[in-house]
Amino acid sequence: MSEREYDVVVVGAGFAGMYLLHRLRGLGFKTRVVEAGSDVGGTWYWNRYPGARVDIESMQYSYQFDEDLQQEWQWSERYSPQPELLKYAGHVADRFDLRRDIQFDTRIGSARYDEATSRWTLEAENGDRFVARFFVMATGCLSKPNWPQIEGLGSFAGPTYHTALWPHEKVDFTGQRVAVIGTGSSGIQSIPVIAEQAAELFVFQRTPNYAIPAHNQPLDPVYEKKVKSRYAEFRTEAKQTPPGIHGRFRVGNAMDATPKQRQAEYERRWDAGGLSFMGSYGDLMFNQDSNDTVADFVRGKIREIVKDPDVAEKLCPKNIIGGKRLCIDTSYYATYNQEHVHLIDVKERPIEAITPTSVRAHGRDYEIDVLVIATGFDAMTGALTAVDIRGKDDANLRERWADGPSSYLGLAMTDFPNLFTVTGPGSPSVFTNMLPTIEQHVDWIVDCLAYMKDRNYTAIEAEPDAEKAWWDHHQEVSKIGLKTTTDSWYLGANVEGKARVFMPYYGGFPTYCQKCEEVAAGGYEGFAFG
Ligand code: N01
Repeated sequence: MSEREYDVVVVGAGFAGMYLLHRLRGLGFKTRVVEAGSDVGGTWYWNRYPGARVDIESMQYSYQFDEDLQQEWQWSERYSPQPELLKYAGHVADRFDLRRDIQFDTRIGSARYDEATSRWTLEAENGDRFVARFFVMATGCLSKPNWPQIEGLGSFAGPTYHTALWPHEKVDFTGQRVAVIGTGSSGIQSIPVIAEQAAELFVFQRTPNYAIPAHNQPLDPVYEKKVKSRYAEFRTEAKQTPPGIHGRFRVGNAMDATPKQRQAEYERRWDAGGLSFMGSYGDLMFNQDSNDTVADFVRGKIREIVKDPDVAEKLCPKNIIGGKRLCIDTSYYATYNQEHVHLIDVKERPIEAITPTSVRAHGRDYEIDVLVIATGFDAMTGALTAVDIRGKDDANLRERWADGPSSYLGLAMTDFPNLFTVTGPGSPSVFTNMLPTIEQHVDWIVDCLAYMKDRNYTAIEAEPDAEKAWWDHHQEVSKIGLKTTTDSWYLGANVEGKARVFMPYYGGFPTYCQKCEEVAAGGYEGFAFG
């Protein structure tokens, strides 16, 4: 047990916490990063399941704050696999000598603000205490695992693995009977790889998902050279697109094209692979008829790939495409053509129970040796409310957000002075390329702290009117288009009992950045300093 005092304490040593530490150090802030895991990497430290890889192209899913770093680092594949991303995080930690200011294996349980001293005291589960003027939650949007509420889940006698808490040692499925529960991105990435080893694979699907081929391949050295020859411009161009991703986004309407033109465009995008598939036309997420055309196209592909028509039908999503996060796959649908892979639809009749030896569904016991839980995360707010955060007058963040979160720009909350969140609810976060978004947030926070330092301010707090205005705007924007018509983790709909409030900002990265810049240029408009 120890108690130490810092200028800034950062919770989380993923990409956000690492960059925060680097920047804060540069400005002379005495900083401590506290991390629950045993090393850096965040998402890529925990999500080690087979097949895990990023769905943004490697040349874009990387830091850009240091030109030498981005020039020297070489990715091996179009979409980096998890081990390479973890290696990259480790490389950055070594290169900037970050680990000496990170305390690993320490999970923060509570944080209390003392108005008299304008300081936070954070207490870890092991009893260690950290006192600091400023406190930043850099805990990620998808980091608190969501466990399904299924009777008997804890009674299974064999190994149970959650995709978001995967063991560090290799898991060998050879000759095993395996059940996977959940068919989101984690399930869709891991199922084909598990199927390669398993003797029998039972996939329990509640809602089918749309998956677009990744067409992953070794990184083309010509492309790499081209990007690196103008990396800064390439990054600037990316930031001007709504998701902050360099890609081919069209502005035309799908319904203005002929069926033949649409088919050709969707085929071209399908062959190219990746998330830019939904950039085929500008109105796909705003017009139901347009969305139907692209959803029908993907359903057609599923029927083409999957040989058994009944299985194909079960795999065809009925909801709009893009309502949930689009999945990027490698051989996902084709996996169901293998005789030892079985799809069990548990939409109408949910899984009844887990027993010591089986998953029970539709009155039958599916006997298994290994259980894989791929049921995702308590997204956006889960990692924030997991810590008992008490602000001014003992304001309790968990209670404050019981009916849904609210924030000013996804960066700060009224009554929680000197607390910042990186990619919090109300910021574009998961609708963008997370790494540049993290860098934008970190730069904004650090610039703000430098501004305060110059003026000897000791406290900053979001003003209630500014928070309300931003949150109202954010909610208004989320209603434009089709996104909110689907139950998704964006809305908190995947966690039983969680308030349904749309959390990521849907107004686009450029609009958001402009607002942040205006706020800063206006002397941090909407914030009160003490
Ligand atoms: O989680 P999910 P995920 N019985 O919430 C099902 C990012 N990510 O870990 O849809 C049966 O998407 C649930 O069913 P339903 C990415 O942003 C990125 O897969 O609620 N099933 C759903 O099918 C992604 O969106 C990558 O009806 C149950 C699944 O579990 C986000 O993380 C890779 C159930 C959960 O899907 C989350 O993805 C991985 C139950 N009781 C993740 N409860 C990349 O590619 C839940 N489900 C970079």
